[in-house]
Amino acid sequence: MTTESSEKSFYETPGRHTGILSWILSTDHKRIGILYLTSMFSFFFVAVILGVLMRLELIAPGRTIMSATTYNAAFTVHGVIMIFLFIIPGIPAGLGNFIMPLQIGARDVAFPRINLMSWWFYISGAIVIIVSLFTGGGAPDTGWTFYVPYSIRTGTNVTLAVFGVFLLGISSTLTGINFVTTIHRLRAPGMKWFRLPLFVWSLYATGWVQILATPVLALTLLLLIAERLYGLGFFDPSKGGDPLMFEHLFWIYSHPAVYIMILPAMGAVTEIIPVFARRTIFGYKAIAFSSLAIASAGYLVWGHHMFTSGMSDTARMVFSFLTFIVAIPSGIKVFNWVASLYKGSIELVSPLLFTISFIFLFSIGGLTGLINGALATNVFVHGTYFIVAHFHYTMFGGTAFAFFAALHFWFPKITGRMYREALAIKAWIILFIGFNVLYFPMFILGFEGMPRRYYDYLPRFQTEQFISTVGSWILATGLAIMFYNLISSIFTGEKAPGNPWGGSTLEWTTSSPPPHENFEEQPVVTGGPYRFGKGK
Ligand code: HEM
Ligand SMILES: [Cu+2]
Repeated sequence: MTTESSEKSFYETPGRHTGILSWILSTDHKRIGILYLTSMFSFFFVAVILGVLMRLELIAPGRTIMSATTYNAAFTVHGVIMIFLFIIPGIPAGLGNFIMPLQIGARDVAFPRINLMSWWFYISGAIVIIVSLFTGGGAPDTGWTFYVPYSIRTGTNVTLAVFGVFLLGISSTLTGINFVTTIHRLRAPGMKWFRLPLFVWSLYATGWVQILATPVLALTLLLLIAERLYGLGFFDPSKGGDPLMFEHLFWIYSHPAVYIMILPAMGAVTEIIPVFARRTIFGYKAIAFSSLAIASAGYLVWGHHMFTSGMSDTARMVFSFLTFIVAIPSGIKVFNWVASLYKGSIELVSPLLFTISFIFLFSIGGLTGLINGALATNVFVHGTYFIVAHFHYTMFGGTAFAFFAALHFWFPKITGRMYREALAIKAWIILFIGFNVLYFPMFILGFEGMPRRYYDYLPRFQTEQFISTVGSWILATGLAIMFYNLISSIFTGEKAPGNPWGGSTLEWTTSSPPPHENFEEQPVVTGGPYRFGKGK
């Protein structure tokens, strides 16, 4: 197979439309992937600014820069954007769209038009949420979980915001259906199931969660809208409804949703490790099956978000026990990554540095998850800053760091250019330091009893709050340098060869950027995905 193509790249291949229309009406999975990436990172930028503003408010006790009401809206909008517009669609809809069909040797996804429709649902949902901030009673102040009964009674524009999230749910479900079908039907000749790259396995497991769990959220949100508009009384206790039902329905989706966030991240780092350790991945099947195990066991643990809400002791013990069980497949993955690095000839470049920091930060997030999962300690840390620290370590230190790793890794493939490695490493160092200075103090704050979602605090929390705010400035600097490097390299970076890292999966056998239908000739697969060194 050739690594350079004589065909024009997909950027230069004219479709039916030109200009902006050639993007927003394109059915090419690569263009759609880029649409997602640009829209997602624009929303991410807004949410980071909100986060930094919240941290500024928290630099000292008492009112600093915003009122309590504004703070409530800020953490709600920050949470909604980060969860529904950034981290859930994140790796699958952005990088998965671009890379997965290439990795299985397909020309596109199974349903290219539905793929475009998913993006349209995504962007419409986002627009509806933005409109909700400035209309009706203004930005919602319920937190991203929209807990009843407050979300039924508040005068803020919860109805429209929730409708926006409903549209995002449809988008996510459609992407799941598309990916699962694509992986079943469009694999290149010879691409047997156990020759699939592990990133594809992770998207496959994620696809099933998107298909089976997201409709539950969609229905729950419709019930909430119906209750707000027509006072139907599903959830409002004053009308005979039950607020606990909302919590159950919400978490039956939202716990599996954390696996929509983390599985693709785990899949992405599993691609990066063998390439820069120059070794076959250790425990291929264990990693593939642990993705499926996480995806299915993830449905059984939602109650761990509700230990203090009201449940029988038996139910609480069962949920706690099952939560510990889900930790096992994640542990298997961490073990396999470390075993793959062991005795490899490691090349410490930016994608691998982001990957190693992902393993470290995700492990802290995962292990503190066990403190939340154990009944006795949960009651102590519930609703405190310990939780804020825990989920930022898993979602940001975990998923977002893996996302950044993968963004650097596949940057040459997507843009056809190289970024500046030295600058990437500088950005990584600053990000890593900033991240820990920002979030580690929150574990201590939580143990000391600082509750979450408050714009004010007692003077005794001042030191840790101050350190955390300084951390947010360091982190923001790291992000700025990283994005400056990547964005400017799109225009000025050196031209990238087809296979700059010496990777052995199919996306590296075509040119960078790939031609319109990915491969000049249909690739035929004869072996496993990671052929390096002795095991070749
Ligand atoms: C510059 C980066 C960030 C900063 C400075 C930041 C800061 C904050 C702060 C101060 C809060 C409010 C805590 C409270 O009052 O309870 C918060 C909440 C939250 N953050 Fe972040 N954050 C950042 C990045 C992220 C990322 C990358 C994600 C997810 C991928 C995320 C997800 C959330 C969520 C889900 C909440 C909870 C909102 C709620 O409770 O309703 N954050 N963040
Ligand atoms: Cu959970």
